[in-house]
Amino acid sequence: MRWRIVRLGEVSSTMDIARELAEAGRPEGTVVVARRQTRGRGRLGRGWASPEGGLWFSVLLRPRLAPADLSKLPIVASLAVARALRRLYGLPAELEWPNDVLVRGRKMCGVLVESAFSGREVLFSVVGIGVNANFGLDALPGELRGRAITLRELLGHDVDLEELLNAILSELGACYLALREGKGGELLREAERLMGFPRPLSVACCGHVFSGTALGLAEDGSLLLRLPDGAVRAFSWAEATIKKP
Ligand code: BT5
Repeated sequence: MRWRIVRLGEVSSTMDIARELAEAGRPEGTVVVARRQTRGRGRLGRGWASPEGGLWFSVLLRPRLAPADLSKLPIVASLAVARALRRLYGLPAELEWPNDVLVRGRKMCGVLVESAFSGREVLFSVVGIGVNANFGLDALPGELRGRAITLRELLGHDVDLEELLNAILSELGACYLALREGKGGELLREAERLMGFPRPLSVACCGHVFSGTALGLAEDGSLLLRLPDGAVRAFSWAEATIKKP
């Protein structure tokens, strides 16, 4: 994959800039990196705190993938980040379905995938990745401090953001290629190992909370939860979220 990096200072969200560039015809592999975001966002209308010192970027893809493979993209992108954090810093990075990278149970990175369609055809996907890197927990809103973690806090020093970006892009490129070659199942099995199944979990979806045992991932990346009555229900990342105790 050939990456073309666009570097910006303060932006609203790199998702918006990447989408504008996609609509203007920029090629797959365009990467928008910002120093700071004023309106960083997560899934389902949630916000993403993006102070200076973090690695905030969005990658433009024009995926020619079957729908079941397209829906694996958020998991595959968080797998790429976990691989990079393990390789560069030896950190025990784990995944939390569908799109979080945790270290010692605290969120270090979030992934957001937004796609544009024409009918059922995907025109483009934007993969947004945010890694809490060179800032302390005091740069985050108070309510996040107990659940989030940053590289500076964990390692005791700052990291080279360029090196981190390159490592994540290199893993993402390898995972994306594997997905296109029909090896998405192998990537899901690797992601499952980093998610620690089976384990008790509660999922919020469609106005209800479902508690049960998370068993693993379905072929499209949905979470399989065994409910107390023994039935197994699949939850799609587009509508479900893990409920913290
Ligand atoms: C995510 O959403 O985790 C996806 C975050 C994606 C951020 C990247 S940065 C580059 C690109 N540009 C953007 O505007 N977004 C992408 P979600 O699973 O919905 O989690 C959001 C929740 O995480 C929030 O409601 C907070 O509870 C928590 N949160 C917010 N900022 C955080 C931070 N910096 N570190 C850890 N947790 C945070």
